[in-house]
Amino acid sequence: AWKKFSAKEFSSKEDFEAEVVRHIETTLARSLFNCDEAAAYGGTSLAFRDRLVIEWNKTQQNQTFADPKRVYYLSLEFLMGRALDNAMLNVGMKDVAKDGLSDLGFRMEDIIGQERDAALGNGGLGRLAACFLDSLATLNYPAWGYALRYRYGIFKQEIVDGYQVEIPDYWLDFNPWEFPRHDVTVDIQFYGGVRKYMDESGKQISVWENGEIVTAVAYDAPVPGYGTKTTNNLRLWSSKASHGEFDFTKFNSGEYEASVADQQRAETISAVLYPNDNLERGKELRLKQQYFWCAASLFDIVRRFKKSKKAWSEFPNQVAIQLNDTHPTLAIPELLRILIDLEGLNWDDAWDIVQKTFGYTNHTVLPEALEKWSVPLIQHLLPRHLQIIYDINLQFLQYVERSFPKDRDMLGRVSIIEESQPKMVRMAYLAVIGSHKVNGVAELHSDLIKTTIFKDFVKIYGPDKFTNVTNGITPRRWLHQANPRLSELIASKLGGYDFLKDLTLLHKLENFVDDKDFRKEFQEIKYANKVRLAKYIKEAQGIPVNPSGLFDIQVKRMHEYKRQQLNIFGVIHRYLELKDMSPEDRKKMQPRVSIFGGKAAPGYWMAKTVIHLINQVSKIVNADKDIGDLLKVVFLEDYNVSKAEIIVPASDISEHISTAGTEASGTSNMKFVLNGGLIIGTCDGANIEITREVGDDNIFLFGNLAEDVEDLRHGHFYGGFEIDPQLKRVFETVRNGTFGDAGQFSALVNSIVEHGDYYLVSDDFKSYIDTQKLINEAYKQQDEWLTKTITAVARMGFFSSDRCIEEYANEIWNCEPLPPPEKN
Ligand code: 26Q
Repeated sequence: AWKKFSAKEFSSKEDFEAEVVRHIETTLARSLFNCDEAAAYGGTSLAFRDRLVIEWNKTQQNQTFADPKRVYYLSLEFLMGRALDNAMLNVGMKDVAKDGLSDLGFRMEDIIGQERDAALGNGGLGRLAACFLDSLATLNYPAWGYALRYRYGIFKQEIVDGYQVEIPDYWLDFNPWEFPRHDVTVDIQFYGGVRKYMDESGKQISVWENGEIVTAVAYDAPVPGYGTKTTNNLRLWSSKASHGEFDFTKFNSGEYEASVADQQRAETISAVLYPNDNLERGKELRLKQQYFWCAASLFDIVRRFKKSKKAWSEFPNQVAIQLNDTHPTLAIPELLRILIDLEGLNWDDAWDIVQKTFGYTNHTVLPEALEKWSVPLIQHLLPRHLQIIYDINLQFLQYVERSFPKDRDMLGRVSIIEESQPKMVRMAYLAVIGSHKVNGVAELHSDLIKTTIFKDFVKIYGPDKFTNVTNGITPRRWLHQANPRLSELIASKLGGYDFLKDLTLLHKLENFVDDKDFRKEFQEIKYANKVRLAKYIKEAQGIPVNPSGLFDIQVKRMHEYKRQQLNIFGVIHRYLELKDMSPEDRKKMQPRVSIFGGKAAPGYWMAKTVIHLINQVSKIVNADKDIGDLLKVVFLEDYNVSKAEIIVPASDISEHISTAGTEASGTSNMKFVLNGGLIIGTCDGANIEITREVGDDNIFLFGNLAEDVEDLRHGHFYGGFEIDPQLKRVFETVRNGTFGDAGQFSALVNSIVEHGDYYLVSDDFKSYIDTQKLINEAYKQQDEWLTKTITAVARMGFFSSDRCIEEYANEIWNCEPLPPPEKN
């Protein structure tokens, strides 16, 4: 028998160094004489990777052997960020590595900083998927993530002359964290036609044929859990030309260019992540991506199920598939196609299996984000799936008709097919109909979907099909990794790091709110984190900021509903107020640093205009000698996960100020509070539950409520609509060119003044700036402020993604953890 390879334990720094050197010299084939930071990063990663891989193999072996019900999380986005730091914290021995690297002449931060983010996502939805993978592994759930291996992740953002410029993110040239599985491939069909015939027994058979084939190749990445040996798998599909029967015909007949063009067309499918966040745009390539990924993943899932030789009726007892938004909805007709066309099941049995297998998470109520695909496009690309969708719809509408014989309008309202020109397939309806549970991501949001977009479906299926699972975040990355000193301080008070696995233990911190030493250190850590961010701002943006000012941060994707425009108008208002004051009065004011960051979708002109305005205001205000440290405005370039790890621990106040009812949950709100920052926010998304947990003394809420939004909007058009007077003054300054060419910003101002102020910026303005004043005053009472922040941290236990995953497991997936065997 083969002796089992065991990854070398580097219990000493010498062992670790030897492993790093070995990898640099052999795996990377580099001479030690030119060992730079890139090489040290490579060697360190490979040394830790070896240890991860062993646990990974064992986990997979154990799961194969036990064959439990598995969870499959289908998400087109996983915003994983960096892997090395995470691997070190999960494997342990980061300290050993730190000493070893230091011997070799490197600083740990520099080596960690060498890694490019795995930025396979846009924002909240993609980062949520990454936090879920972390919790699933940590809690020992047998789970897989499935996505696409984009060659280009979310673009890198540069700011040139105040404008956003997009740079392609080619991230794969050296990625030690992925393993190509050239033997795990699936052929995926597109186009072609459907042939129907009757078999001997008189059964209708459908054959989808004569299509184009593209091959999916699996690339796997290990997902380690914290404090457990469980290491799950994230499987990413890459597209390439198929090497089937016909492959070299073009090449051999001399059509070299045509042959290469075919290949490039195939590779285009997984080439690039669509950079839209909360906006759907019906592009054929996006639909191709969706089908390619769903079909490859389902083939893989079904192949794994078939190995166990269980009856098909057992499928939902072995497989739970969670749809992260509607992007993977084609998995529903695809599983039906597999079961009916390929495996010969009848419709009713197949449908029963499908419904029991899928769960669907909704992340938005914004109408412009709800996916619809034109019937002719689906007909062309996926002819068999369109038939299946029509069959689903027919069965469903017959059921609705039987249940609501008197409501004739109902059928048109709930039909999967919208009777427009061209006809459209409503993906959210298909997802609701094909799943056994539908969940929103915070209480308000889950209530809203039941009364708005899915109202009729609540009547049809009853309220129990709809549920809430409030989002969460992983405390491993967002506390321990991003804020190691705070994590250590908490551990010293709670007697260890158990809170990283059970975040509710944080409540014990309330016993220390009056502990002088604890308070002092807590405050020092916040200050040190602000110093670190100030240093970064100086290096990256060239702006000197004083770390003792109030750090006010809004970092998230740029979107009108998230209202960065409200924030910057508030900043301008503050600037005007300061300018009006006498120098003596100014001295009494609380210095503030307003920090923005976030990407705009490349085609989202209004969001880009807001970025431009922020940068113009920054230029004028920061150079104003009257103002000095009283107000600094910073737009941080290229906000991403690894930058969030520096930014989040450094806030005093962060802004979560969406128009009430528009932000499904938000998750950075949780990250900021967990790191000892307070928030200013509207009664929206998870802000509401954060308020319930931390207490309303420890959060700054403002603005109109969701229930009033409709009437206010209506009033803008039909009642008299007066712009808030203080906002009017801000607009006058923008119009008179104080911040550069006024023409550039007229559309932004007019969206409020002329076009109905859809996002209620004017309605909420007074309440917003009054609340900011309150914050200035509260911040001056440093002792009380500190009490608020510590209390809030102590009450954030609910927002761990571990709690969230337990709720999914119990209420939706009906699955159990599979702890690793004690000895192996
Ligand atoms: C759809 C079709 C075509 C192209 C792109 C898209 C697309 C891509 C990304 C649509 C939506 C998204 C992303 C949505 C998103 O990030 N939603 C956020 O999800 C978070 C996690 O639940 C919530 O906290 C946020 O409130 C929500 O905005």
